[in-house]
Amino acid sequence: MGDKAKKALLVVDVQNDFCPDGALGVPEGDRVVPILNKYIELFRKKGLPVYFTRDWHPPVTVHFKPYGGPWPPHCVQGTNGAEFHPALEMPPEAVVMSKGDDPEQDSYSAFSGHDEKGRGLAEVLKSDGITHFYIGGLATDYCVRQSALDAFREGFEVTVLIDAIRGVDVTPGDSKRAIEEIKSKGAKFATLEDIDIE
Ligand code: VGL
Ligand code: ZN
Repeated sequence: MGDKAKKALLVVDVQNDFCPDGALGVPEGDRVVPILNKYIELFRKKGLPVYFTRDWHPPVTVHFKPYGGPWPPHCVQGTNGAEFHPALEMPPEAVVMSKGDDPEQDSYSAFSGHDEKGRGLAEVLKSDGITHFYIGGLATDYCVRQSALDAFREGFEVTVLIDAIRGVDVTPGDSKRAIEEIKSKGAKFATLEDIDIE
């Protein structure tokens, strides 16, 4: 790679509970799966790493409505709802980062995620030499938004895969506003048609 920016793909929270029949179904959430599979193939063919995050909550957390939080229970550790969508083609060497396991925090950002050894996402990306990541998954107005904002603070370049994200839109327009916001902070955008990872 030399002094070229080293790129990676970050797939966020493509889990059953965020898909239409799930506990916190994102409208059309499952539509990102076939598109993300194409991005995964593209990055793997170039020898570029692919990281996955998962929302990974304990049964009792301040994130859930019964305990004062904003959301119905979802992505509870060990349940089917917390599993990755069955059609998501995860490479055998996939690195999975879990987030939301602290019962006292919401933890929307992928940067609050950690691997099995407890290493945070920023640490893992930096130790892998990544300077620029491409992000797709769920949900535009929560994990994607917060991850992009944290990425800038951590000094990464971010390209949002605009054809591979969907939002919750608790308030109509939330996803659109999230995209405008991260654009104003420096996010780039790409689709399968125009992505350039040479
Ligand atoms: C998320 C809502 C609730 C996310 C997580 O990661 O986008 N959204 N929990
Ligand atoms: Zn959650």
